[in-house]
Amino acid sequence: MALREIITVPDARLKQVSAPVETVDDVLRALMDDMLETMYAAPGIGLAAVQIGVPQRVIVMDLARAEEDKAPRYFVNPEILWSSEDTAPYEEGCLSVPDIYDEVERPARVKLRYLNYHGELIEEDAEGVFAVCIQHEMDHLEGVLFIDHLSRLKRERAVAKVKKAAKAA
Ligand code: K1U
Ligand code: ZN
Repeated sequence: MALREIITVPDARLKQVSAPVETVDDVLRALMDDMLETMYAAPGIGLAAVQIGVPQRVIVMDLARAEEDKAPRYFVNPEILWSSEDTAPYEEGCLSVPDIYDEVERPARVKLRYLNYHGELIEEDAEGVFAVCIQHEMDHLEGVLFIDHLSRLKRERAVAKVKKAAKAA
């Protein structure tokens, strides 16, 4: 396993639309292992492959609390089959927009279809933080960041803050 660099705004690679995965094989599993290690090290609760510069439709996630055992999850070619009419706000963050948090309103529940680590087809309902996180990560696959859901002023301020911090580092 290897730690990968997480790309931050305003890197244009974050705006790419990720391509579907052809096969869940050992090469893809090695990528998912690297993504998980990178996500844990950040630390974060989710990561899309495009955030490490690999524009493929792959997401890793672990929503276990600090005191719980690790619970890694893998989503290959995820699709949202259904979204609830009702929405819920959540204070989101993003490893590609470090140290910026703001409220985003998204459908409260979604039904998902994806391939898991072993290439098995799974259908699953998501709500709560799981629903928030999978929608946030699936936005990454379309080149959309959570700050794109905010006002232009907030978005521009967020990017400027990240650029300034990167320059000072
Ligand atoms: O960059 C990412 O996509 C990961 C992002 C996922 C996310 C967080 C909150 C709402 C929606 C999606 C993060 O993991 S940001 C860091 C974070 O939330 C966190 C870090 C350590 C402990 C607990 C949370
Ligand atoms: Zn993100």
